[in-house]
Parts: sequence; structure tokens; C-alpha cells
Amino acid sequence: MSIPEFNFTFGGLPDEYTAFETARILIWPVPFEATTTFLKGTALGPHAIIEASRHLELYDEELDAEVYRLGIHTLPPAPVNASLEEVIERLYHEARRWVETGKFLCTLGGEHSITSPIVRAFAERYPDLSVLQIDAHADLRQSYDGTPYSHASVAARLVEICPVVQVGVRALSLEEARARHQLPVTTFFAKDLHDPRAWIPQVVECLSPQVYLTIDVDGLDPSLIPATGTPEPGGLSWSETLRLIRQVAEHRTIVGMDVTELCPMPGHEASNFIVAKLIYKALGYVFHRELPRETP
Ligand SMILES: [Mn+2]
Repeated sequence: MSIPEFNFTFGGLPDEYTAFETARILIWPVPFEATTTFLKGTALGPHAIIEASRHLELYDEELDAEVYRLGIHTLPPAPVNASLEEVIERLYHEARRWVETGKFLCTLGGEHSITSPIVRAFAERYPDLSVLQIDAHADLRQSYDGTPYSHASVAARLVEICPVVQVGVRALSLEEARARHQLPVTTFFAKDLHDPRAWIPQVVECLSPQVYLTIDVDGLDPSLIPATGTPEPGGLSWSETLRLIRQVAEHRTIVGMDVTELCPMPGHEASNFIVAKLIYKALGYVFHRELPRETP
């Protein structure tokens, strides 16, 4: 699959808001796909998200703020033409470089396996880290299709680094259902998410002070984002997802994030835009304390 060139930056911002030196936020495209099992195409996810992001309304009415004024720099895409193991190792080293800048790193996948090397880099800088995983899948298989770095095993790799809290899970194997009781993982199944006034504070309670947010877009309902490789019915709604991220950002410090598994599909361009909007909303929540109110 050939990845189209990246001719534009996230948000289609004026140059004064995209310089690396002054930007508070880094957008890092990682167009990597090696182990997806059902529908292929998530390597095209970063390009589709950035392209759609040019059409975002840049004023956030909920926060009464223009989030892009923090400065958003779009990094060159990570080189991903190597073996799976090699890519995982390279992503770790490159992620370290970006984490060391102290800027907020938001990675665009690509398949979900990219998350574990990035979290490894974050855990070195933030020893009190936990991961909040929004996902339809538990991803707790020790290995899948012969590799421990499958996208179906990403949470099994994450729990080797730090505790994980999963939200929206509704597809897992018996092996995973049994394994999770022996692992540092708390799973909030989609079937149990009724009143967000009850379950969201419980999720927050399970998280350590510093949180890395990983969003597999299939965690949201496929009626909202059908363009994903392994869609599962019964996912989070738009408002539940925003409310969850907002409350985590208010009560904990989100130190980095990624969004994975968008699989762009003709006829489902709305998915690309919804993912771009989700990222922009999340960035606003992360920086809510620093954003000046724009209207009286
Ligand atoms: Mn998933």
C-alpha cells in the first residue's frame, strides 16, 4: 500500500501556529500496518485524519477557546518500512525524542500495536503512569498470529509497563477473560456502562495521577465511526467519550495520547472528520487550565 504524501499540517493552521519551537502540541503520524486481521487500510489513517482536520471549526464553544493558539506542529511521518520488531524498536527511540521535548505528543496510527513502544518511552519520564485504553477489544492475548506485537496483543504488552484501565470492551476471547484477573488491568465492559455519572468517576478513581490515553477508534460505536478494521456494535457514544476524556483531564494529568485503527473507507469520510474532531476536543480538555476564555 502506498502512503500519500503529507502536504499539509493538522488543522490547516496559519504558519505562526505550526512552528516546532513554539508549539505546545506535536502531532506525530505513524502510518504503520502489519498485523491487522480483518479490513486493511489503517496505514492511511494519519493522512485521512490530517486532511479532514483542515475542515475543523477551530473555536471550541464548550471551552470558549481557540485551542490551536497553543501551537500545533505536525511532525514528519515515522519511517515504518521495516520488520514489525524493528519498527517497534524505532518507534520507542523516536518517541523518547519527542517525549523529552516536554511538548504534548499526540500520535496518529496506524494500527494499535504502535502504542506499546510509545508508552514505554512515556513511562521512563512519568514513573506514576497508567494507561486509559478506549477500545472494543481487550487486546490481552499473549501473542496473535505468531507475534507478541500484534494489534490484538497491545494491552498484554502495556500491562508489562504500567497498569491499564480499559473502557468500552465488548469483544475478547476466553483466554483473555481468564487472563485479565491475573494482570494489572481493570476492564469496564461496554455492557456495564449505563449512567456516566456513575461509571466515569469509577474509571477516574482507577487511574494514577499521570495518564496516557490510547484511543482505538473502534471503542466508539460503529454507527459513529464505521471506518475501522474490526468494528463491534454497542460502543461508546460521542457524548460519553467526550465526558470521559474531559473528566479524566480535570482530575488527572493526561501526559500523552494516541488515536489508532481508523481505516479510511470510500463513502465513510465522516469517520475521518469525527476522529479529527475527537482529537481536537481532547487537546482542548488536556489544556483546559491554560486556555483563555474568548467571550465575556
Ligand atoms: Mn480494538
